[in-house]
Amino acid sequence: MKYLFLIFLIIMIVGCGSENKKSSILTLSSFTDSTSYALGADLGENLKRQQVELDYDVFMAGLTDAMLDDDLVKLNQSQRRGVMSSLQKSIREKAKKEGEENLKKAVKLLSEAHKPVILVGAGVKNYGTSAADSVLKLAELLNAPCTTSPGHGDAIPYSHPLNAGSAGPRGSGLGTKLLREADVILVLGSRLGFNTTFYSYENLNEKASIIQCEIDLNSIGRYFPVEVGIHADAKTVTDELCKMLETHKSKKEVQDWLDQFKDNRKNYFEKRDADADTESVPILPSGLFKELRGALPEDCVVTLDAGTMCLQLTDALQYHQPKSLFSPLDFGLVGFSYPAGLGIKLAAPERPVVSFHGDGGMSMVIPELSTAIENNINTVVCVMNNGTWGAEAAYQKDFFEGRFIGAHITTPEFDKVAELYGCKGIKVEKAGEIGDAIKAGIEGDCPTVIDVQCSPDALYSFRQDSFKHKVKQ
Ligand SMILES: Cc1ncc(C[n+]2csc(CCOP(=O)(O)OP(=O)(O)O)c2C)c(N)n1
Ligand SMILES: [Mg+2]
Repeated sequence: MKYLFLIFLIIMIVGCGSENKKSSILTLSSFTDSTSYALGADLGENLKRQQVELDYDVFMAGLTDAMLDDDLVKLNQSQRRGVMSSLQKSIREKAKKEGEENLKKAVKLLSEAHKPVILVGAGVKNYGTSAADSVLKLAELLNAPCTTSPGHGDAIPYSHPLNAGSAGPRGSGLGTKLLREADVILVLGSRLGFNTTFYSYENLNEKASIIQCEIDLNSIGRYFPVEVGIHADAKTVTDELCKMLETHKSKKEVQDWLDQFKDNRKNYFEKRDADADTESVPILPSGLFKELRGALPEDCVVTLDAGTMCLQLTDALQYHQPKSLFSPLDFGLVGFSYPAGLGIKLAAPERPVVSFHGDGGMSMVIPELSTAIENNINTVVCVMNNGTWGAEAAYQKDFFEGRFIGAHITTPEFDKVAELYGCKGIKVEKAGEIGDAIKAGIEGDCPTVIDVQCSPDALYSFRQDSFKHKVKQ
């Protein structure tokens, strides 16, 4: 009876693996920390330490059934481990075979592409520098420009000549242009989620072949159908592709595509700095962002909020190493940045942490200054004080003919409020003063709040998708 049950279970589980009809899926290694905790919780330390490679969803489905079955519960621990390893072995063999086939398909598509692009997401960033190096090696082998998902612009260094920065409306437009024109898009560790694509072919070429590598099976092909789905971690796949494409020679069309991209990138960066207004009072975003690019140390961690100023900062700053940018991502919540920065400083005390906020968002979390003082957490926060719920005011300006309702707010001088809490407070009235203020904050021995007097008129609306019915064509 026991053996019959086991055979049935294995057949059932291996069968389940071929269910996905939307895309072909391979599994190289989907074992993450969180899955190991889940397994550890169910099965004890031993299995947790095995670091098996298998299809997590399929495995967990089978496991749940198995754990509920009386027969299995009666097995002793070593018999139970036998069940587990049979399951693992059969799933792994199947996955390995599918994996090899799908990697070959990906290599073929990438080799034949005329306009290849790599979209880099959190799945790369979470691995740190080794994955970033691997992605850049692959990009160089393919001569493929890269763009990042917004909020993960730190996955690969901004200074690399193949990096277009963030895609989507929070980016400069360089990344989205690539995705709109590409014929093959290699997606490494990204869901192609809302902030990257607005779930719309307006931000991605409908005719492009998508190769999506994701550790979360549910995210593969979820928003856009894919030619090849790779259920695996981004670093493993990137390393494999690098090996398989070691002797790859780019077509002339790819070189032309790359040259065009490099020209666009150079022109964009030159124009961005040339057009920056660093003199206006109150401060304008272009000038402030230019000064910040020069002022923030390379090892700095930046946290962002969700107002209009912070959303522009997603791609306006330069990020130099992975895990340097933390934003509320698709949650889009105001009031995230300062508390997030406090947590990050505790986790990485050796790194300077600079948080950015709008005045509305900072007002929501101002009591956290007490937390910082009580626990001696010395971060720097720049409050871009424009006296408005700027993101909301931007929509009212652009889509409701400037009929402002509840958009303007009376916020205090944050440097003075900060001093009452026992923090260091600094006021910045010209963009050029921000560098010294940040330096003083980082070098200081208490939490620092910089009140940056920003123009209430520099409003930029991001959610044109929501107001499509009002956008004039
Ligand atoms: C918790 C929460 N409340 C409300 C919103 C809606 N919302 C998005 S941006 C924004 C305005 C933020 O204003 P501010 O922090 O001053 O930044 P600014 O837009 O002026 O740069 C609001 C209210 C939200 N995203 N999250
Ligand atoms: Mg504001």
